[in-house]
Amino acid sequence: MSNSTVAELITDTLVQQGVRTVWGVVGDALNPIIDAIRRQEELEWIGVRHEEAGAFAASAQAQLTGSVGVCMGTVGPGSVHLLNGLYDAKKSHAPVLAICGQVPLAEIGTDYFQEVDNDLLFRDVAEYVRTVTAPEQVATMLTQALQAALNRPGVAVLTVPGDIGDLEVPKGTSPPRTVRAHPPTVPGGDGLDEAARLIEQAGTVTMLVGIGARDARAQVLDVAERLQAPMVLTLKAKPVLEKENRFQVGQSGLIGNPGAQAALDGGDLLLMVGTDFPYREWYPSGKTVIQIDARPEHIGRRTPVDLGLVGHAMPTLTALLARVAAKSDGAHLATSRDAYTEWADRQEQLTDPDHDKGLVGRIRERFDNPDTRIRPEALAQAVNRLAAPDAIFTTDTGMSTVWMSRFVQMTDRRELLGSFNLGSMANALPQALGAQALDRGRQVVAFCGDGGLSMLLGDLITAVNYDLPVKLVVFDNGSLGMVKLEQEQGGLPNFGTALANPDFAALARVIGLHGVRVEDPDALDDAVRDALAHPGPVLLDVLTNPDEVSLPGKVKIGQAWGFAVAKMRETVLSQGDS
Ligand SMILES: Cc1ncc(C[n+]2csc(CCOP(=O)(O)OP(=O)(O)O)c2C)c(N)n1
Ligand SMILES: [Mg+2]
Repeated sequence: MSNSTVAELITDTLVQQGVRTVWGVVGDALNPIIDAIRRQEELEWIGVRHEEAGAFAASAQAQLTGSVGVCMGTVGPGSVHLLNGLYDAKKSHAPVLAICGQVPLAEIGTDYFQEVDNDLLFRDVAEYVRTVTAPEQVATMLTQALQAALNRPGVAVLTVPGDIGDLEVPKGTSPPRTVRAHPPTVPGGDGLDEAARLIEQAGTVTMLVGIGARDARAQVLDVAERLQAPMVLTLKAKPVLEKENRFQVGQSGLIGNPGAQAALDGGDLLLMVGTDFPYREWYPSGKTVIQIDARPEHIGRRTPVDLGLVGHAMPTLTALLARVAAKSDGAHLATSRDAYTEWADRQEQLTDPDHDKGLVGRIRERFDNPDTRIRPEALAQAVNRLAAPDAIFTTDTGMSTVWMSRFVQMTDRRELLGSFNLGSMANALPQALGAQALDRGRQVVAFCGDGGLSMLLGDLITAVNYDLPVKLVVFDNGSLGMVKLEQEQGGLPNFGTALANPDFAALARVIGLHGVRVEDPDALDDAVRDALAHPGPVLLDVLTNPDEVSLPGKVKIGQAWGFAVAKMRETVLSQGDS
């Protein structure tokens, strides 16, 4: 029996790691590995139309399963195309292995046709990045790559020159095994005692909880109960902590609400748990701050802290619970929750076409002469109501992130993915493909911007070619809406934000999806219901009102004024493109 080749060792290793899907675009440098995948029954090759989509899809799988996601790009441009999706994986701490092609060994370093120095190109994005130059290296390098990807967690990039893949590895080489080691870290007793003392001294406590608390749901709720603390959730923590949580007050920041603001402003002490929420300007000032995080480098980098505790959420909160006494005054919690529920009720009313749009809405309306298009809020709410209790949602970066945050409730077994750390556009479609390939029977719903969708439009074809029955809901507002809003808030006339779109539903039908265009608000509910019930991939192109106003929990000084100035400038200069 002949020895394994480098390519076979790689594919055997992937199978042993539980990988079921490999995403990418073929190319001659990858041919030996692609051929080994073809022969390996347990691996499904999904040939995407753009490698970036493959990287996003692999990362989505990694985020949902916790095991390694795999994508491939061939020599040069094929690998360069992976970069944005890999950056997203890095910033989402998703374990992803990218296997890249390279020019033949003897040509490396000669500026050969298509040659790109992958080890340099991916240095910033990858935890491990190396080029295999001899078959004897591959088992060790694969071990290192996987260990780095799984344990940081993050991205590993292994580059394999085209003439290496078919070479035999030394006799007796077996697929590398990996270990995963995340021993729980607990802060020292002194730190915990100090935390208990600060909490004791504070009249009121507010919690800000992030995805680092994903394994500590029970402890987070116990602490909130004990301290009568309202809890602001980051968007990434929403799927874990939103459901059955009478302490949560939604999100802060630009997607935030007055309840979260009341919680942050009204607490004497801010207790941050497993969060790296980045926006400085949305942290309250003049508070005592305790930050709990397993990563010491996160502590104090967003807001100054009085006490940093390096530890995993579950053991740290358990230890803290043993030290802190109950607070009896529930007024702060009640005030924050009332502001939150009042706001949430108002949001529901936004789906009513006759609702009061407030000062900023009226300013826009005065100048923009809005039409009767569908409210994006109504669309998001309809999807929330009609989607399955175990649906996986993805959302593009843009206004759809706001609608997802506000209207889609993460009840039951729902999951949510987005580009929440990199903030890239065009992530929702490929992430949905990744999620769907894990389980073709589960409902996967993507909130796509029209700008985001068109960026990786080619991968609509992937949904059809590989029977991935994703439900793509397009918020078709004919604009790069979030940037339009930013321009207006800054007092600038709209420029460069209008999108002259085709009929996306017709386009989808040509490609082979079930495409439906919705223009009439009265047809919305039925259209959403039918789309979700359709067995195959669907694109629901909903013409939404581009002038919908979404305001954060606290309108910053000058924002309303900025709207007025922007609209007047547009009128005077007549150069708006909206
Ligand atoms: C790859 C990339 N390019 C540009 C941006 C800047 N940006 C953020 S949101 C946005 C507009 C998104 O438009 P669309 O997808 O139509 O969503 P909308 O806000 O209109 O709902 C842009 C251009 C980005 N975040 N990512
Ligand atoms: Mg748009």
